[in-house]
Amino acid sequence: MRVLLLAAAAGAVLLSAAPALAAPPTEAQWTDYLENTYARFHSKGEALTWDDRLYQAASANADRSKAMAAFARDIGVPVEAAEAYAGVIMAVTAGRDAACDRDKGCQLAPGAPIREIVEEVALKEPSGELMSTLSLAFGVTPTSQKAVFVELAGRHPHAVEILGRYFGYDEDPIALGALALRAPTAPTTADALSRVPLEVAGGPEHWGGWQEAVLEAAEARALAAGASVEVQAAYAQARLLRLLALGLSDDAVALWTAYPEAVRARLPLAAAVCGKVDPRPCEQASEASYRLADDLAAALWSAGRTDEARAVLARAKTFAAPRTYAQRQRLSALTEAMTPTLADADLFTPFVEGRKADGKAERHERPHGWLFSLDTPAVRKLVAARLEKAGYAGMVRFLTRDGPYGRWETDPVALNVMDGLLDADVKALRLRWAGRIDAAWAATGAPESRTEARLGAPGRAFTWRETRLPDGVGAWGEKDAPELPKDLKLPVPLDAVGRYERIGSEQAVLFASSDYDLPGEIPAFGVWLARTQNGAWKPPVYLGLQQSFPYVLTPGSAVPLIEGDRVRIEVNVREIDPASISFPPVGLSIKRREDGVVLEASLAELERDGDADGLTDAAERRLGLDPANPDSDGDGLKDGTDPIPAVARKPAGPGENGLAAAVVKAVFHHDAGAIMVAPRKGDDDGLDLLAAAAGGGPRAPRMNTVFLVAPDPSVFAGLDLPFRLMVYTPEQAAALPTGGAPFFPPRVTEVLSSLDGRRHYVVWSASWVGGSFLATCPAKGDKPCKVKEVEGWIS
Ligand SMILES: [Ca+2]
Ligand SMILES: [Ca+2]
Ligand SMILES: [Ca+2]
Repeated sequence: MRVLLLAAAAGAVLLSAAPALAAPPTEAQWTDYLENTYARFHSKGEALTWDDRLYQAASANADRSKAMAAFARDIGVPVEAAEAYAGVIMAVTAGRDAACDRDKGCQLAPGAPIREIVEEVALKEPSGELMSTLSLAFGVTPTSQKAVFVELAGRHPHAVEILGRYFGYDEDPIALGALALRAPTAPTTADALSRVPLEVAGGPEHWGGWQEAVLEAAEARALAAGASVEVQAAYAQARLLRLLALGLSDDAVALWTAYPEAVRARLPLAAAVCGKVDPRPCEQASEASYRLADDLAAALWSAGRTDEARAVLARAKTFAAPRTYAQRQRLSALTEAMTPTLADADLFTPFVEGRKADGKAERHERPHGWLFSLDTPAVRKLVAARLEKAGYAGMVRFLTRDGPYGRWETDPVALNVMDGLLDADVKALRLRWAGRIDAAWAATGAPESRTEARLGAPGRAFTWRETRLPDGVGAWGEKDAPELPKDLKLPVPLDAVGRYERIGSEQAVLFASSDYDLPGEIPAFGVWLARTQNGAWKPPVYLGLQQSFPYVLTPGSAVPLIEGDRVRIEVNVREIDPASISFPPVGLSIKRREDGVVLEASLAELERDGDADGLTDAAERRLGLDPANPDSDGDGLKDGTDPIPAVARKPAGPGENGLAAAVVKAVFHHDAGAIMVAPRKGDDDGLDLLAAAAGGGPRAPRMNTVFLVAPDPSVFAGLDLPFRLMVYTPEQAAALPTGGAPFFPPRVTEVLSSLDGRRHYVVWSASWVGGSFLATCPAKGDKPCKVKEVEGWIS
């Protein structure tokens, strides 16, 4: 009772200090609160927060002042104080879903309106109940919000209790870390730290050294405070797991070595069988322990400490909890990497197909082998070494290409906010760890961070001079299409025509084609020119322009299209902001808008085929071929007629043709629409494949070019194709001049092959359609492979 009275007195003092905050809630505040409070969803058995108590009081008393009096009695404070506390709860409820500002880090950021009343009222509420209540409203997102709350709560005398309850709702490294720094020897905190999923994928708050610093500092404080060996072991497990997850195997091994024998003997922490009631913490603990067992064993093995590696795995074998399917897969791969028992040629089956070498299928959702369960960096590295020695280039690429973990650019605000939580010594530790992580990351050769690589360079395949219409000549209206002559015979479909013009007895047409420019969801068709000479149509030429990037053709013009050697194209500039392109498109914004622009070039330059190989210089630049070399890949076939002009033709290796044909079939026969517009029936040659591959848009005869990006283009070198296949490595594709227009050629992302080249697992993607398949190819000849689809997806 005395405590309550003291609390009440403190509340009264506080209120006199901030009288403006003590006004009774308005009717509007009550209404909003009653509609939106989480207390409406309170379930029986859960402890009552002040939010719940306020809601109960309001439900039992229709009269607002009676409700407030009941709330005040319930929490044991004077009505004035209760009104202030209710005001905070209501303000937080109302502001909970307010938009977060990138720079300010949401409602609790310094300067934000709610911040003031939290500081003035909630932080000064002596029992900490109000802050605990608020912790529910400021739960999980975004990280910056959470960090701000943790900082605020940390100022309260009952910080540990508040954060402890907060943590009870949100097992999060930030809240846990804050808790650990304040009460480092608490067994519950250490235990939680040893099992919570300490993610490393994501932004700087995951790999900026924050968690490493907090764990190191908390562990040191726990030791200084005489923590039990159990608590020490829990910290050790937490720290080792983090270092291993970050790919810092050497640091992990060094740390392991530094721990006393009594701690090491307890690691990994024993995994028990989980009960049926609330099994999640137990399952987390089991996952953490098996993860530590496997990755630490791999790290120790790689460091030459094979006995210790075996001992760690032997300890994990005594655990009562059974391994999950994925955990068994990982252990099988690790065991094979440590002590090979399979012949090199037999590794494809268990690693890729997901069957044991004896042919018995394992129970699984997809025919995926061990390779796809390797989610820990040290195991990945050790397994990659085994596979490399055996000659599996595709699998090694799969395991090593992207670095030891995901690394995404995200809002650095969270990191900055969290820095504010750290004492100077912990902040120094964070910087040291951040540097260590960055250096280790750089050493892997993985990209700085992963963003979806945009293919195509902003440069143009042909240089146009931008001029203005002559003075006094009006711009042509975009919709002002002149009527076409009735008996018109064009070499292109009418719906592709952008502009048609008679020049004396000759004719010329500008038309759109998807042949060199996959338009995707944006109408970025390539623009082509066809014209007659002495009345006969010449082969169309590629102009190196993409519709809307940034030029839009006008359907006519007061300026003649062709005059002597000059080509003049009137256009309107409608520059789409590439940042506004999304899938599906929801609205494009225009950066620059201008009418009456004229593009000018020399006709001879445009039609120039400097090396006389049948492709103009502009076309060759667009396709990444050599305009000064009639046979870019040096295989004896001229660029204009070579079906695969960028890959030297050579006799196929075993199974290669079958694989290449299977890829072409899977990717280009996929008629699900995808990024390409609806495929059209081939009209003259009957090749649906080509129509689909070329985007299905308007196309000219004998002009079918198909794009593909693949890790190893040489696989396609032996194919005979009735069309032109441009197959590039991702780096080559990124360098192609697209004028900045979207360019999303289908991509083969994985080719995992058996050593005899007869079995393959292929994953491909055409931006929003894709799939994977297993191909089994004949040993000899060019017979097709047997293809079994594993997955097909369309988003
Ligand atoms: Ca040429
Ligand atoms: Ca050439
Ligand atoms: Ca060639």
